[in-house]
Amino acid sequence: MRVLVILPTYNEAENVDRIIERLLAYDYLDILVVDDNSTDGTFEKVESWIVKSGRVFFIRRDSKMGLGTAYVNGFKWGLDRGYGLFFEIDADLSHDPSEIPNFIDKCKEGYDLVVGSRYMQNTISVVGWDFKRLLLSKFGNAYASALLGLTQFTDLTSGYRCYTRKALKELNLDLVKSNGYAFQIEMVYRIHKSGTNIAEIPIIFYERGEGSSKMSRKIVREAVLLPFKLIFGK
Ligand SMILES: Nc1nc2c(ncn2[C@@H]2O[C@H](COP(=O)(O)OP(=O)(O)O)[C@@H](O)[C@H]2O)c(=O)[nH]1
Ligand SMILES: [Mg+2]
Repeated sequence: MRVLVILPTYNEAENVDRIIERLLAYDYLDILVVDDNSTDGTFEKVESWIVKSGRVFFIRRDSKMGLGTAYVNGFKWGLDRGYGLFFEIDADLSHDPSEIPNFIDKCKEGYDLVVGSRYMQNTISVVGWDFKRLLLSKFGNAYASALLGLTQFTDLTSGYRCYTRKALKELNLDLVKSNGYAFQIEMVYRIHKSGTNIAEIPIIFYERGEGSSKMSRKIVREAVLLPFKLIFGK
């Protein structure tokens, strides 16, 4: 089965070489970088991988348009080209590529969305967050899962995931409108509603060492409003 890793980038020049190199160590996958016209030379670094590997592809957008639309564009690109598995992985080295085979094994057990969770079995597998950041993530998860009836899941906002072609095909990707953490929640909600089997596997999340987070008040606000939009069908 052909595997596509979608790597969204916005100003990740300090991380992009390392993540691409580590991903290419898996000879069965291709990489699609979705770059939003980074201003720090990210794309120039990606270009050299495109030339030398033959397994790195790209979508370049004019301006920062958000993580959600970056993934939706990437999913459509990969569906058109016949890929069977689609990974979401952050470009800032927060997600350890050595977990990739565990996701694929879980898909082979019959799950069509596998989410890497930081919070399984009442543990917290996060390295490098302060208490405030952790509280925001835990509270956000508890809030969204309670309102949306998804309390069987421990980590709705995780951005380390694997979707099968079937899971994405059964969705209307054009309906997915949210962009930050809300995007991750919305995808679980819609996929669960479409009757697809979802599993979580434990991962460790490492806060980025280089570059800066793109999280903003706007992204948090969007996630707070999302459950109501989904419930009332707006
Ligand atoms: N293409 C694109 N990538 C983005 C955008 N916002 C964030 N990213 C990427 O998404 C990943 C996660 O973003 P990050 O800022 O680390 O979020 P955090 O881990 O929640 O702090 C990183 O690879 C970012 O470069 C965006 O608007 N467009
Ligand atoms: Mg990050």
